[in-house]
Amino acid sequence: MLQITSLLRPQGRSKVKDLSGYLAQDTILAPITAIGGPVVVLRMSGPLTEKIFREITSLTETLPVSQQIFSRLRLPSGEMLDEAMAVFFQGPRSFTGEDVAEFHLHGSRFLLHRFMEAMSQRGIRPALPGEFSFRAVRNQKMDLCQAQAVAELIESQSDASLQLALEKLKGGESKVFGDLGERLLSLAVQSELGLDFSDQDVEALQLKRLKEVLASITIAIETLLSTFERGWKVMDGLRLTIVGLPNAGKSSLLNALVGESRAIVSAYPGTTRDIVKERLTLRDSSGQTIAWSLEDTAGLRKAADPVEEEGIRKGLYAARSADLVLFVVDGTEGFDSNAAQYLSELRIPSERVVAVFSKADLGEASASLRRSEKTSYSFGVSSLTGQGIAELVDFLVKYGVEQTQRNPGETLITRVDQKEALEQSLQHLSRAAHTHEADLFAADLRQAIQALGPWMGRVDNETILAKLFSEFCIGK
Ligand SMILES: Nc1nc2c(ncn2[C@@H]2O[C@H](COP(=O)(O)OP(=O)(O)OP(=O)(O)O)[C@@H](O)[C@H]2O)c(=O)[nH]1
Ligand SMILES: [Mg+2]
Repeated sequence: MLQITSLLRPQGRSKVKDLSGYLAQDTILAPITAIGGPVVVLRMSGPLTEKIFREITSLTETLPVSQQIFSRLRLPSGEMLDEAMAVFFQGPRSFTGEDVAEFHLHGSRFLLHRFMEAMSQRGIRPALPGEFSFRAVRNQKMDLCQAQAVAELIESQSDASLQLALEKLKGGESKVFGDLGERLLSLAVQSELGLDFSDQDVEALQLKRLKEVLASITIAIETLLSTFERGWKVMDGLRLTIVGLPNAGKSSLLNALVGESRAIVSAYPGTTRDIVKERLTLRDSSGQTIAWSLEDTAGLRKAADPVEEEGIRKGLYAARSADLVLFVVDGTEGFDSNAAQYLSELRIPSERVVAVFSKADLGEASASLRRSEKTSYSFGVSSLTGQGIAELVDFLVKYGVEQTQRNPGETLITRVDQKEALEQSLQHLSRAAHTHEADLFAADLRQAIQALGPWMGRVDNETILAKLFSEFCIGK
């Protein structure tokens, strides 16, 4: 007996260890919308799809292709399951390139389970994470860059990430990788043509010329690799860590920025112990948006116990690696020597630290109290009344936009898998640049091409492709 949980796996990320399922050519099924709403859409893809679609909809005559029909859906046992919309797409004119069906069932978890269970008895298995997209790429309905762009489009949190994903979907990134692939391939062919040198001098001369071309391709790959930091920030958001002395108003500030009570606030110093994280999209007064990942931390002081000590240690560590630090100072007390001491111990460059003087509703801090030599920017805010928060948000959006600036049409790589592949290919190219033998040079080039192969439109190595898709969500 199949358990509900095994059929309706959560739609979040889940890493699949055994990739053999991706290599099968069977029929697969999964919800492609979130479970819990009034309607849930299930997608089926593979060789059994047409037969099952006819059975479920009781259609015996011509099948309407790519057209929604309203039908009584019956299980193979004849039992009526639902009245719902259904659509059949005939391969290759479908998302995966195979025969595909979609069923818009009423969103009952039990109904969904009954359907999946009945299909499983007919030999149709639940799809693996990213398996529909994997099949679309395997059948060359889209390339890997575009499939990954769809995933990023869904995860977009700001206008910048949306635009970047849309450009990738249109083929911008595919072209960048495709051009690199062509240049590498043409160099590999040239080096292989000359492998059979009888004259050592000619070989050396030829290698020297090929290495000049290699150097220019290496620069192009390094340039693309250098976009990762910005690309990651665009997609994942910049990291903002809030630090300061106990009771300074850090958690209140996080809550004011998020717009809801996320972190516990109290008059007792030492309230926050562990890091409280929250992702949000900030919009400035001109309408620009930027994604930030916020972290509220434990107040800095000589810890009362090991748990608090660990919390403070984690907070300091987070601050040192953050894109920006908000150093919150209680505006009624000012920036005293204790705060100055902690700030200098952080050893963060001043251009990455913003002093935030809190509790502005209790009276404007005097100039001497606001003194903060170690920070480049300072704001006075009240989390209670909202005073100064809009100005701080405007600043955070401007700062984020500057950090993620992109030339029109410029491709930024956003994924760790792409970054690792580019680094690997650079390693092979560096070996090629140091070799004195033409055959080794050609072999290194081949390896460099292989590392980037999946993004250059090569679908011959299905195991490597499956690995990339196994980190997608179920239903994609
Ligand atoms: N009047 C006023 N009180 C504030 C403001 N912000 C925070 N407080 C008060 O200051 C106290 C401490 O606030 P928290 O936000 O918990 O301070 P914290 O820096 O997170 O404190 P720890 O987690 O203990 O380090 C609470 O009593 C808050 O109500 C503000 O803008 N105005
Ligand atoms: Mg707190």
